[in-house]
Amino acid sequence: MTTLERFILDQERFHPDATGELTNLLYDIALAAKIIASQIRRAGLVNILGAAGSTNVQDEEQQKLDVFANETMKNALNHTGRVCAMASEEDETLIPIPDGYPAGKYAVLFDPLDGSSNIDVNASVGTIFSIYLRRTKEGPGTLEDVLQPGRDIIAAGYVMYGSSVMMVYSAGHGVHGFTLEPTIGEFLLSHPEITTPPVGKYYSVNESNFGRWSSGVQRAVRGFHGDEPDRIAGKNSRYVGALVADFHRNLIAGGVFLYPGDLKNPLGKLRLLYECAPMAFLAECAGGAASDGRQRILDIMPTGLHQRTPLVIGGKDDVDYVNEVIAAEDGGS
Ligand code: AHM
Ligand code: MG
Repeated sequence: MTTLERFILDQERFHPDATGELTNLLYDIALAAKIIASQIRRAGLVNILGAAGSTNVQDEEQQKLDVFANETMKNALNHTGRVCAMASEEDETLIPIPDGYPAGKYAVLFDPLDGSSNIDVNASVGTIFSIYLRRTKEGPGTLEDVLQPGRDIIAAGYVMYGSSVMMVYSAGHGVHGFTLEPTIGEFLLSHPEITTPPVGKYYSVNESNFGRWSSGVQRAVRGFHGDEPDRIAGKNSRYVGALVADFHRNLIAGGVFLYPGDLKNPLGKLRLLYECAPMAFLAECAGGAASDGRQRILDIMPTGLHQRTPLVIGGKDDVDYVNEVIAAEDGGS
């Protein structure tokens, strides 16, 4: 039986100069995840469901659990001396370390509760996080510390609050999954060394947007329907509407997830920093790939905290197929 703490400590062997700070930081996040998980479990019981009455920076109604998850993540990280600044999908601006606490060497970015429209129907939601080394040398963290390309991620992961609670993370050496054993409150290693098949059996996309997609995206998805058997075998469709759950299924079982741009939202819906880059890091660490249809997600240099990007993520050959069809149909621009 390997606990998350023991596993992360063991992973330090890959970093001979490790100080243990990253280990502790990941453990801080796991603690926040356990607190969020326990609140989600009690959601219907303590009447916490429903809107909090405020809207976030993207003008979306915040749910009470969104607010709770956001505060929990911040409180787990802001006083430890390991973090210089944070950024969250639910906060418009950079989140500084409160006065009186030391600034550490890592910047942490998170989507505290992704897929929150699933809360009211008791379906899966998740927390997504990524960790970067700070760029600035000392003092309070700045925007420069959080606006880094995904290829510079030190560690990233997600927690899925589903039929069980799982934490999946990578610090660059394999992707590993842990399942929360609720009676002892520990994450136990359940999915070591996750690799994702190059060609998956599932595709996940919100097909209600089909008519607004470019012809390249439409053609790629028709390929998944089985319309181009000489080029690609047809796939089965699964769409939860919560990135963590859709990504998790495809990661384990094999598949590709798309949230393309469309006529209404040319950059799609998902955020580069809080959703796409961390998942792209995990996909690549598991042998998969992630693009915006043209370029590698991890190479995109962010310019704003809340910028969006189209996303194609999953098995390497499946992502390559979508990129090729888009390049052939839609051109390079
Ligand atoms: P959120 O961060 O506001 O919860 O939105 C992100 C979610 C993703 O989890 C999911 O993949 C996507 O929105 C689903 O969007 P849609 O309902 O347009 O298919
Ligand atoms: Mg989100």
